[in-house]
Amino acid sequence: YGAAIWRKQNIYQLLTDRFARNEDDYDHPATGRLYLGGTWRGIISKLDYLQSLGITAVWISPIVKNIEETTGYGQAYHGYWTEDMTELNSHFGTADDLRALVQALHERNMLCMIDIVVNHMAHSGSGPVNFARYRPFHRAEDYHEKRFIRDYDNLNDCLTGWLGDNVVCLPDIRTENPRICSIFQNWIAFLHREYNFDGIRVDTAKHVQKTFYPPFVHAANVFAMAEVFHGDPAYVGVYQHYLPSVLNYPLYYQLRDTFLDRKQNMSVFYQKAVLDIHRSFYDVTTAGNFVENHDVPRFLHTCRDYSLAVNALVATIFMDGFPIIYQGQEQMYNGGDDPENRDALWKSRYDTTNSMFRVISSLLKYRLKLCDIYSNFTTEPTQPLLVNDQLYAFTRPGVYVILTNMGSTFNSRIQIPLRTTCENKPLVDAFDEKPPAGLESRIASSTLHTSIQFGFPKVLIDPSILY
Ligand code: ABC
Repeated sequence: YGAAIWRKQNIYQLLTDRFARNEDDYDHPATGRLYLGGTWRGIISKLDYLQSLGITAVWISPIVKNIEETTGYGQAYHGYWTEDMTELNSHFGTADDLRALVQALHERNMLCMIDIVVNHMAHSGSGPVNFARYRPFHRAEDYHEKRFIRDYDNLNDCLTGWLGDNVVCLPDIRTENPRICSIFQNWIAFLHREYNFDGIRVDTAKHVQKTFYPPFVHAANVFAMAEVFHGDPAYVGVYQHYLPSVLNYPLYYQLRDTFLDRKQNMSVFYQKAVLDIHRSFYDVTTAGNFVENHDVPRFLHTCRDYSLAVNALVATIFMDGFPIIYQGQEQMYNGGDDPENRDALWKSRYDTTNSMFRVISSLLKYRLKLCDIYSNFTTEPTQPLLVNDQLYAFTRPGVYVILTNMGSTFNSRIQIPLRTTCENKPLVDAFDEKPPAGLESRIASSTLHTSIQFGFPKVLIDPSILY
């Protein structure tokens, strides 16, 4: 299903309503729980912006028609409150607009991933649900009995219970029913034929039985990445037996514990974020790595130390798997819980000069070069070079990476023995082409000589890739 191609991508996650409007109006309202006017055409108009960030694939929010009511939690601007799977969400544009978006991406050699929801529909309020309004599942018996999930660690509760609450509840489709499975398979095959996207992100994957997925992904005939919202690598990893990729929630939690809350040192990080995940994932090279998304508070919401945020970012870009940047991360947005973490991008004026934008752009472009030059870059697991309480250093073809959670007061010279015969080679610092005199990084006498300055990570590139 295109895993070999997806492994090489730098993905950008966006909410269509919040990314770009048809016409630029940077002062248009940018926050809250109502539709704000972003469209598929708007995305097309900002592809230069995404490419200058080093992005090669775009994951857009769900595309089908949602409930129109203004609920106690606002409107369905995020797209996860399905009403009719057989129609598109007209707030975002027409079928031709969506086709034009996919085509515009393909013309730039970029990929499109769409978010899909198979677990539920949506209903506003605590009153009786009018199932007849839903398409294609319009009968009450197509849904589990109304009962909210109480225990997210209880699998049966997750599979048959309803998400949401009495403000907005999400009627839970009987995805275990073979007739319903087959309607879903026809639906996704049709969507793919109509819109020609390259991948799907499968919402609420842990709320649908695992055996639903193999025939569904087969029918979709594209790459599929599952959202299994759970911190335990064993819980999440098993899904890779049913679909090719998972969002790397286990890594996400380790990044927060290590670089945000600093509850654990780098040795523990190595144990939990590298060894445990390697042990539990069927294929860690297809994990989707992220440190922010639309469901969790942004990293900078509570992190005041920029060096720690950059360490977490580097981990998502260079550890095993592929990176996902969430819209606004490159603009240093710092919102908390939903909806504060979903502010529209136009309020940033799509600035390409701020430091985070430049850091992400530089790292993603180096990653692309490395993927181009080393055919095994995305398939071989990273190799640890040094692990201690302060540092985790690892290598992949053409690059050496050092992470630390010591924070911005930490400075240290570092020497790491290497298993290489290379005698003398200067290395390129991905952040700073010309480090202060005496602090240049190099390999000499089979040893990597470098330094950590102000707690920033090191990303050292083999200079041969630049020619
Ligand atoms: C609305 C309001 C919110 C309000 C909420 C109750 O209702 O906007 O302000 O707080 C969509 C919208 C949301 C909307 C919801 C519900 O629908 O985007 O704005 O919230 O109406 C996906 C999507 C998500 C989407 C939906 C629904 C599903 O990414 O955007 O939400 O289509 C669960 C699901 C997960 C889902 C997530 C929102 O809820 O499993 O698929 N995401 C625990 C549980 C998880 C649970 C998570 C968050 O909490 O195990 O199952 O996710 O509630 C770790 C553990 C984890 C644990 C965490 C907290 O701690 O390992 O297991 O996760 O240590």
